[in-house]
Amino acid sequence: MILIKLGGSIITNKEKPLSPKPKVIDKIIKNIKKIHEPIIVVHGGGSFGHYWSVKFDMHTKPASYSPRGVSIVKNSMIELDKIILDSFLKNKLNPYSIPPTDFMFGNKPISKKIHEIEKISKSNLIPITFGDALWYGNKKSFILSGDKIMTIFAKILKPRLSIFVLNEDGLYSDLKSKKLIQEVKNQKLSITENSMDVTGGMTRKVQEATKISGFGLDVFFVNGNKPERIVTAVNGKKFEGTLFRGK
Ligand code: IP8
Repeated sequence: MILIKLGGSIITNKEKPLSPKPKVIDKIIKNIKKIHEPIIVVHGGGSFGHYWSVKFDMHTKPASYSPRGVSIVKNSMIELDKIILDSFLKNKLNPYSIPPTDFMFGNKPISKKIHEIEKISKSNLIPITFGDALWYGNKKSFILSGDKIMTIFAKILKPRLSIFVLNEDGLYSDLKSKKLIQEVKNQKLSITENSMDVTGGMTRKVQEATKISGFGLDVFFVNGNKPERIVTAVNGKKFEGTLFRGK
């Protein structure tokens, strides 16, 4: 099984509120179609979910955030999810939308549900889920990042490969020269960045990738503007991006 995260910055224009990138989404999905094994897709919030989370000052820490904010963030994620789903359908694939409320209880994953999602992926359907605003309990809510969902799924389902599709070639050792790190092996990386993401942008991705590779599983960061690289990596030919080796 292959786990794919479509990052918010590749599927939306983060500079402009509520602006999807339909052509990029379509091209990625056309390449996903070339993968002939079960896949599960997770997508981020980009200029939909993050735009509203920032406006309503909502974060990953459970707290009593504005109910209006919770509604609006959720609504915007459904709107973005619909764009992704339509693109899958247009490309004659069978997306199966699963909001995270389906497999989360507060901030705890429901492992039985997650195992069922794997069965769905093996039945000619493509489960699609996304980062979202979630009810925590006790009048509190929180933002669950799609990157966190990747770790939750990877831990339970042990995918053959977890792929983070980015708007960059991968992880750079130096932001100025954009020198690409091709492989990360048992390394602790410290990175700095400025980000408008309430869930922590690239820092969060590196954290989650490190956790997933810590389970002994390979993780690959790839540029979604060059989606043929996703297929090449899945076929095990070469990894044009950053590979976090699990073994
Ligand atoms: O973009 C967070 O998901 P991410 C989604 O994967 C929201 O971190 C609602 C901000």
